[in-house]
Amino acid sequence: MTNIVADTREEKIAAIETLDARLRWLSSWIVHNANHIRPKRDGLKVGGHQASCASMTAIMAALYFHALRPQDKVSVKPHAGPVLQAIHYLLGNQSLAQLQQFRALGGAQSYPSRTKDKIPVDFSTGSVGLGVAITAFSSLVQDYLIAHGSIDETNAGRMISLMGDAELDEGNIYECLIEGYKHDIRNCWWVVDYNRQSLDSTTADRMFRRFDDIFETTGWRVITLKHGKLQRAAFARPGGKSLEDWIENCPNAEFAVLTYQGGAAWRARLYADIGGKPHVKKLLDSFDDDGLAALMTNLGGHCIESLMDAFDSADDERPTLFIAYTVKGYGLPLAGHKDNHSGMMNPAQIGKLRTTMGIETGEEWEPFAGLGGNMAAKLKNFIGSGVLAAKPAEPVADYIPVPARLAVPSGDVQSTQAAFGHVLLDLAKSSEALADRIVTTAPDVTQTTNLGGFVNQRGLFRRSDVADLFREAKIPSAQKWAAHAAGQHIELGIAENNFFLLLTSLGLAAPHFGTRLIPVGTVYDPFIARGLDALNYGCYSDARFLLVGTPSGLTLGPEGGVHQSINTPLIGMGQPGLAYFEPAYADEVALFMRWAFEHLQMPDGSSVYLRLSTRQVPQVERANTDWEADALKGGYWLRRPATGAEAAIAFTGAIAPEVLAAYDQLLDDIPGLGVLNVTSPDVLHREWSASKAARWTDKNPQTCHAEDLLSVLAPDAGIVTVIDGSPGALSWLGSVQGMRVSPLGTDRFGQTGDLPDLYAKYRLDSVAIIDAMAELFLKR
Ligand SMILES: Cc1ncc(C[n+]2csc(CCOP(=O)(O)OP(=O)(O)O)c2C)c(N)n1
Ligand SMILES: [Mg+2]
Repeated sequence: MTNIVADTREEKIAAIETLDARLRWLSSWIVHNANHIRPKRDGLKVGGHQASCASMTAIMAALYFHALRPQDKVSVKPHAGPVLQAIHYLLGNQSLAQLQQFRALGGAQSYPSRTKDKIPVDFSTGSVGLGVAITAFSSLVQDYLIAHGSIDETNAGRMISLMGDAELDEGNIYECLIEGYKHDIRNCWWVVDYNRQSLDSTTADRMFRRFDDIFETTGWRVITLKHGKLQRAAFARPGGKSLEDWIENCPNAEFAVLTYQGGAAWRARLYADIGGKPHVKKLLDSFDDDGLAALMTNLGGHCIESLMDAFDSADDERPTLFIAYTVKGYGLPLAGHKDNHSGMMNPAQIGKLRTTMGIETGEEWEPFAGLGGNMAAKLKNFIGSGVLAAKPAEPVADYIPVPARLAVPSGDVQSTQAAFGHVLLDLAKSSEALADRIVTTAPDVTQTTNLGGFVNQRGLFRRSDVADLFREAKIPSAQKWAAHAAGQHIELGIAENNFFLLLTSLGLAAPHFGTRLIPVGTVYDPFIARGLDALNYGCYSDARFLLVGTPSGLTLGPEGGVHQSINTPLIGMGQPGLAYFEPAYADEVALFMRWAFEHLQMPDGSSVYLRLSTRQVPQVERANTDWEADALKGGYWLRRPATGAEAAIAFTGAIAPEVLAAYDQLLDDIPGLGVLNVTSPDVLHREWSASKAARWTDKNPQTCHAEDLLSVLAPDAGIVTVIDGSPGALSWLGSVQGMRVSPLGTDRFGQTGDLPDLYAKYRLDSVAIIDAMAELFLKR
């Protein structure tokens, strides 16, 4: 079909300018409808960000209707969510009903969401900064896939972030710049909506040009779009240089105040400041007040032509930062006001905007209202013939077969961390398809978390070879550290935010690039907290990875309090999209890893978190594999209780030897005593809680695993729970059948010490378990 409005570049610019205005209208109207028209039942403010949207409509129009290629992926700043919704509405990908339900249950989401929105969303955003940095890691993942032959280099897409300028204050941005420089990332664009306003107010002038320095230092090209074509034309006229200099030196806050006040205020101020300079007055007087206001706010980020030129100029693979100067609330009565972040047009103001757009009352949702039939048809045609309209849906990646069993590492005494390393090493040595898809990573803790074997076998990934100079100099080392394009371990610096964002990007390789990767990341368990928001972001995006937190707990002993994780079991339980398991024995590690490799490929699966330990634990003899099914459901009887037994010890993880020692001592006094190995407080609790809800919501409610396990005990039995972590991870078990609980665990900071001392002090030893059991019975 001929593209009748856009045969020439001028026509294309005009079409995109019209779309820019349309997006400004629709995004405003989506928010207005949700706040002022849709009935409210709870008195809560619905919210939405008209000014943040208006700030970015031109950038998005120029990007989506001009620069974007089908293989590019875009992360849209959270508060421009309605603009993205409006773009897809114009494209016919979004329904009116969804827009009318913006911020309501089941409707268009407040911020772009991969999992909850009905429109295609490449990257979720919301927690500022994370949605920016993720694009750098996705470009690294794309390079990984190119190097591994899954993507043709000529099909490389750009990973683009459309970001708010306040996002430049987030530290994770700079952590990612450093990591990106090390990995020589490419095909990454960040476009800053540089409105110099955040939530609270205008931003510091002192940062002017500092961002250029920071980005250039880390290998980025910086393209600044300060002025639009109206301004450039005015600067070329007599008196124009004085005007340009004035704008150059105008502080952010003053510019914002004048923008809000409008044309007459601009004129008064410019007369006062530079009116005496040659030709300036004449230049200013050639504009009426509205024209002068339009001129002064004609910044680069609102000029379609400048934006198209800038995007066109970056036609290589170098990472590029576009600093697009904008006005927050551009084209709206909110423009420039320091409080406009959550500000909203009132009905009269939006009515005025509607009138200026030529839109009749009742036609507010019409995609092309007020344009005239001919123009509307042309614009529709233009949109329909664009790249975006032909963008394919996200691919569905193949399932990677997982071996029926993973061999259990041998050894009478083993730690779960070492077992994890052995299982991975065995896979690395194998010819399993799964092994080729595993990508490991760690924030500078590869060796101390037992990833080393895998890395020695499969190598570090770098686009270009990096020699291992120690090895070449024949200096003995257990670790090969040479990097090459076929390597399967991505080396990271210590910043945990980067680690979780890389895991997220790797874990989205299947929907993003059509090739499934099996990411395995290790981190010291307490430092999960450092990257927790990024982990949450990854889970919210439904990225799939295996996270290994190790070593964990007081069981680290001499490493001391800072390294001894306490509340990670609660993180594992509380984090949606992450199934937490804490094995005690090597065969459990192999079982859970196998399950994880499968689970993270399932449409309704999730990421998986294994909390491991370096503690050497005597392994248990297994008569058969009957325990496995229960272990995968969250718990199994390590010592089966007699029917009607009076008591049980329920434990999790590396504390198993203390539990079994206590069991041996208690058995004479409490015949039929059971030992429940809770392999996943998370899965067990989640299913219990779901089964309670299912009683009311499902047709065929069933008992849950926790109930099944505990129903063997006497109804008035007592349970001692033990975990090297927050006791709350297990103490809930008493509620399942209304039993008494004596919970052991750690809820104070740890400290250095050997295990006997620490376990005694923190009441995790067999003496404490026996005491806790006594306490249960004394109470009766
Ligand atoms: C991590 C995080 N902290 C705080 C917020 C609340 N918040 C939302 S937007 C915003 C300021 C956004 O300013 P900017 O990025 O400049 O966007 P714009 O001016 O375009 O609206 C803040 C503080 C958030 N969403 N995420
Ligand atoms: Mg801003």
